[in-house]
Amino acid sequence: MKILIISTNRNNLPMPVMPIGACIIADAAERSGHTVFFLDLMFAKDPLADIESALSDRQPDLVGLSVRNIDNNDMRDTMFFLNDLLSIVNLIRSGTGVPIILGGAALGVMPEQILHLAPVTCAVVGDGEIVFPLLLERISSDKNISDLPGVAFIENGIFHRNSSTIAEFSTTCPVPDYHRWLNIPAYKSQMATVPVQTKTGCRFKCVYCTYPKIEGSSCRLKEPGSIADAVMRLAEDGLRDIEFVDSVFNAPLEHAMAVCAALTRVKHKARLQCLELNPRDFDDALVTAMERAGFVGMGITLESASDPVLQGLRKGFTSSEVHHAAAVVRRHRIPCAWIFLLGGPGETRETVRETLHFAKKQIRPQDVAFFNTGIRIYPGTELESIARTEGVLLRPPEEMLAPVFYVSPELDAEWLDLELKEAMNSQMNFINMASMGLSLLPTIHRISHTLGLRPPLWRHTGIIRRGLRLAGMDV
Ligand code: B12
Repeated sequence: MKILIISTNRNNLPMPVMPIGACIIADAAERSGHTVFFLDLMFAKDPLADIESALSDRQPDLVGLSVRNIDNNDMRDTMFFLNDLLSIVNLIRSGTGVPIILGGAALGVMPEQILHLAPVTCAVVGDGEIVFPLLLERISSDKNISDLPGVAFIENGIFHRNSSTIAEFSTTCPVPDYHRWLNIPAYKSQMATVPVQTKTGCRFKCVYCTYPKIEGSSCRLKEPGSIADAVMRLAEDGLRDIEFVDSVFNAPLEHAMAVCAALTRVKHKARLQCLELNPRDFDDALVTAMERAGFVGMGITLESASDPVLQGLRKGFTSSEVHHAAAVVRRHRIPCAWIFLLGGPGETRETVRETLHFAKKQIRPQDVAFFNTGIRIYPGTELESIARTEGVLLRPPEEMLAPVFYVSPELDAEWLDLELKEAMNSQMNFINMASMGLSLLPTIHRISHTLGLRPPLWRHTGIIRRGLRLAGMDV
């Protein structure tokens, strides 16, 4: 068949992200013998016109739509992206009668709600590289798809989802053919990093999180040698700024150590990053291994430094591990981004102050602290039940596609904003969602790239904020 894959994500904040999932399934479809065309809407000036031309030029037998973001997770300046999806689906349906298949992280989060919104053939939930080729085979030979594992669809108004029981899982780290499918110079000029996954799955039980829904709750590991090989090949191809996009890079710790050892052995030319480290399995041996492996940036996802909140979020670690992580970071040279999520269950003025105090005292001035406030509530998470019990959430699950946020009832959201703003006034290495959503960011990225700076740009947060202040901007 002739397949058109469209990566629908157009969100360029905090920077454009290369659509790894769409590229992986494009490669998989081609390996299964199909002719694949790829349309990435990230930099499209008129996306609907580009889709119309692709449909008329390529005459595909099937269209696959990759859907990454539902919204921007920002309580203050919320952006909802799925109205664009509806326009795309309507355009394809009006111009052709071909099957439309949805896939991508958003489908892992809310498959039922998205399928009710967008009238398509079906969605693939989970590992697209396995399910998509099987689905194509069935569709091309006019076979029934309704019992295929990993597929979800609406029939007579009722949502059906087949569990993903497909056992096959490749332990080889895929190296998507990024150059072939994407406009690499455009991504590079926006300081985008090249995504690589060392595992899928997340075994943590954080109350708000969707990762286990998207990737499953047990880890399926890629073989460390194949990860080093993937990094080598990408770097040789000029894709040197590589980011590991695992749910949590250092869990299981032994795997992260083995990945670092394999990367050290191959002597690649890549500059590595990962933004999701858990402070629980975080020690000097890991950071030393990461330094040797070629890491130039890391992020630790703390959410809070206060025990009642860490417990409320079910993070699985305590404030003593948080303080220990800060001590470890101080003994090393890798730049570190600390990620916080304020306003969760159990958050009070006192716990907010405790977290801000930690950030002021323990985070090195050359590192960055990123604060998000308010937590997006997703159906099926424990946070949904907490919010319903506390009376914070009244909407039924089918209406939760439109963003809805949790803020601890013991906290006043206005106070939280002011307290954070005050901390940001004195700490130039602190940023919040408003800084990340700054419409100037694409220009800042372009200028930084032209000046020869390389990711991660957050290393220069202090300088950038000072510069913007001098220009009269309060960020
Ligand atoms: C790493 C990551 C980031 C990194 C990305 C770094 C990089 N260079 O890529 C950073 C930190 C920059 C980031 C930013 C954001 N992120 Co993010 N991120 C992730 C994370 C953890 C992994 C994404 C990933 O690369 N997965 C690996 C690939 C291989 O998987 P995949 O794309 O899903 O593809 C597979 C399947 O979905 C499927 N598939 C994909 N497409 C298609 C198409 C078809 C037709 C088919 C059949 C199958 C299929 O097959 C693929 C292979 O198995 C996910 C959570 C998660 N566990 O998925 C959140 C996630 C994708 N992010 C999310 C969000 C909201 C954001 C931000 C908006 C946050 C913010 N306000 O800044 C931004 C948006 C950035 C942008 N420009 O769009 C949400 C999106 C859903 C939602 N809730 O709206 C997620 C799901 C987390 C969450 N909160 O639920 N993110």
